[in-house]
Amino acid sequence: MFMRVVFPQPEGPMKLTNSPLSMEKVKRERISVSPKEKERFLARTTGIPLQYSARWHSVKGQVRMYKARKFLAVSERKGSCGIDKGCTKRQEYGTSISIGGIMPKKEPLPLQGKLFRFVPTEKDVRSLPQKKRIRMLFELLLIREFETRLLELKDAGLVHGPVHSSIGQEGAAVGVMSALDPRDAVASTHRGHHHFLAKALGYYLPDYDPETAPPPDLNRIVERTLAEIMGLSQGFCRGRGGSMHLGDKGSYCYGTNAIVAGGVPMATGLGWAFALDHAPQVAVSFLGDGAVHQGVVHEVMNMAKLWKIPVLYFIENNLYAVATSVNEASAVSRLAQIGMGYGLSSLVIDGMDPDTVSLAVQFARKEALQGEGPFWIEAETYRYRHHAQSLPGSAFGYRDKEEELKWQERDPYRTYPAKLLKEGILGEEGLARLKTIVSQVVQGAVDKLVRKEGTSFVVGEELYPKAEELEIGVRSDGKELEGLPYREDPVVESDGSTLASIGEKKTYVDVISEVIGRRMETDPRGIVIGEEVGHLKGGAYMATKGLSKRFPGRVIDTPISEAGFTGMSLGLALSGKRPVVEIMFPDFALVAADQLFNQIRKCRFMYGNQHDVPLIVRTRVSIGTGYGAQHSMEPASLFALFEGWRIVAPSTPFDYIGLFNTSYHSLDPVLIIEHQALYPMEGWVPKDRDYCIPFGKALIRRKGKDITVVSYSRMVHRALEAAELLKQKGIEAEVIDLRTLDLLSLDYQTIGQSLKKTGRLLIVEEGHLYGGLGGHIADEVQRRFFDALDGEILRLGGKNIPMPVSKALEVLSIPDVEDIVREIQRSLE
Ligand SMILES: Cc1ncc(C[n+]2csc(CCOP(=O)(O)OP(=O)(O)O)c2C)c(N)n1
Repeated sequence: MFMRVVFPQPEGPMKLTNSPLSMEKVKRERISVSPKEKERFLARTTGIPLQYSARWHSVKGQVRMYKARKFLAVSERKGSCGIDKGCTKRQEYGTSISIGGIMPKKEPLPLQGKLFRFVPTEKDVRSLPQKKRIRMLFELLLIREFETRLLELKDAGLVHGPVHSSIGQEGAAVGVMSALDPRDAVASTHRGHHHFLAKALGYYLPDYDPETAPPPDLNRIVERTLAEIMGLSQGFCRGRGGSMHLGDKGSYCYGTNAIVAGGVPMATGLGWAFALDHAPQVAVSFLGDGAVHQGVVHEVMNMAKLWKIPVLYFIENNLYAVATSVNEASAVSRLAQIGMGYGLSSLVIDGMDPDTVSLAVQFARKEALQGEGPFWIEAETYRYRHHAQSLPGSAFGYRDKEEELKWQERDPYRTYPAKLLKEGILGEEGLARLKTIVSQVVQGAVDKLVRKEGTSFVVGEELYPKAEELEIGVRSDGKELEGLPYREDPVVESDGSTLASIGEKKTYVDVISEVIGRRMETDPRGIVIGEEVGHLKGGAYMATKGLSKRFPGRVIDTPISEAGFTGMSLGLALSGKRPVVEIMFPDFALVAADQLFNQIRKCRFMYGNQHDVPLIVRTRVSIGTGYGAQHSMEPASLFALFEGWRIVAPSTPFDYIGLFNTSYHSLDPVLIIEHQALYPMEGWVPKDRDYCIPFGKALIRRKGKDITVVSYSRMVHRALEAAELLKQKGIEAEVIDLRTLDLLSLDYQTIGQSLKKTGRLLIVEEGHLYGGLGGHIADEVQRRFFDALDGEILRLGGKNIPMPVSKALEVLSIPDVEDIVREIQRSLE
């Protein structure tokens, strides 16, 4: 058994100028060591830290090692290493290694993508306007001052929440922003103050020359940034976001993000929107060296390359994720190689030098817009302080002072001014002036937010957000839903004859594609996204029939990457598009859980109600099809946990059209729950496909006086069947179809009015009884309408088991008509 281990260069970073970082030629040297000596050997010959040898431990027995500059081949069996035996040149590159005596010829295949170190020449640097370089220096000094003061405030107990300082990484932020168009979009990480400040300054003060008097807007930006981090109402997100959800839509800064890599899909979606509009903009997605290992990053990189999305993944490799070093966390030592794995052009740059960063981003941005698509830029940088503390990392034992001192030599706070002074771009006096301005601006912001009381500093109570703001922005204020062409199903009023005379009979599944198509033909922002939505003439279940032909380029068949494409749809929605996303089976929502519940659902609220999130997710409950435990979820109660989601469950073709249209006009994310069993169901619908049905309005499907049965989706039809059977026994059940299921808009008014008449309530749902929606409804009903109740509230729901495949067991897992009849009778006993 052989293993090949790729190690970092012991000599430090390679010095290649814009040339491919190919595998270096193996320098062979045969050494025998005992297993006990192996760690010492590694450290001595390669400079690899001991902890790096984790894989090494798995190699047992006498080992032979073949030292290479870039890799080691390790053999358990004496003399059986392919690269030792008269190797060809190719074999010397490690492409042919014998495994248990088999020694196949391994022909190298061409790789997509490029991997190179980007080192600008002096001429390149001279091409940067001097004013731009002074501006970068100014921003760098400002951010350092800001972060330093912020940590002092934190240590003084004046900042509620963590502060992940960017001290050491400022050069990367100012370099990136200097190369962007102000309308380029940026999405940041938990460590993002530097990105935010540089982006906001770039957008609001594009022409500011720091050698002239500072404009009032400069103070305003710094003050509002500080206020946000301190959770104060004057902040960019009204104090909701703080440090880790700090965003400003106005300056295309789509926010820092507290979920590691959580914002990467959104950024990719923002770039996607630019590409769809042929806009000359790119999106930049910042991420740390720890974040690159999140699965969703890989999903979206793949799609970005597939669809040539102009997005720059900018990795600030500061060598640590909290206390875990890159070497401990990454299977490849050069993170840029990861981007290359998806065919991205991948650069390695000196992230401590703003000039290099600026030029690299300028280069990548141009290429991305010219059709190259995404870039992966690994910026070598360093954070001087511990993860979210003012103390250095060495104080926590995962790195030593020596390393920190070494990196101090590359601190842009010192090296960049020195560089500009040396080049005569700035004099000592000019530098001192810049430093004075930044310290005055930051001090001014601190003075506005913190005051002295006795011997201590405090934040004035008047600066905190008011209690009445607490619930603002969970969802839109609903203004977009006013004045829509609402109508009700006249079947309720008559027996369907009215609609039959003016409308047509359609199946549930047919109206899905029809109403989506109708919206897409009237609104160019509409875009359908999902697995197979365009293939098979209409998706796996014909719900998107004919759409890809009618709307080329707007029906996107995705790879199997639910988290990725759902998160990217958020980016589209934030850009004003109207994504209609299909999650093929509700269970797959769990694969996309972070995007659905941490990102999409919280986006409006946590960024201070700045964003509309007009996004539809359609999914199809497939209980009854024998798909078993992992394809039979009923998602209502899961989504209902997350209040930002609106949820509708149309149970007829008529309702589907009306509720879809309302969902499409909504500026909040909406889950539309379909049901496989309803797909073939026929119903009357008007020829006009533009009518809407209001959110939060239940429908009495059958009137009755003895008991109220509350249900939704397929179970409504079972309840109606049961009511029909009971009629013969003289029992009149009133059946309410909830239609809207999210807890904030459940129609308790209709339920309450019914209860005042019947006094009895049965709630029927297909989802699990435990944790089902019915529990919430029962709780609310007894609080609101206790006096109207003449008996206990009864509930029927799915069994609390994963769905079995066997047909015999499957039918037992959810309520059937007989169960409903039985419970109604029990209630009336
Ligand atoms: C999904 C998720 N897992 C874990 C964390 C906890 N956490 C916050 S920051 C961080 C380290 C991130 O490291 P890296 O991406 O390298 O960024 P850096 O902190 O170095 O800037 C971790 C593990 C989190 N916020 N989100």
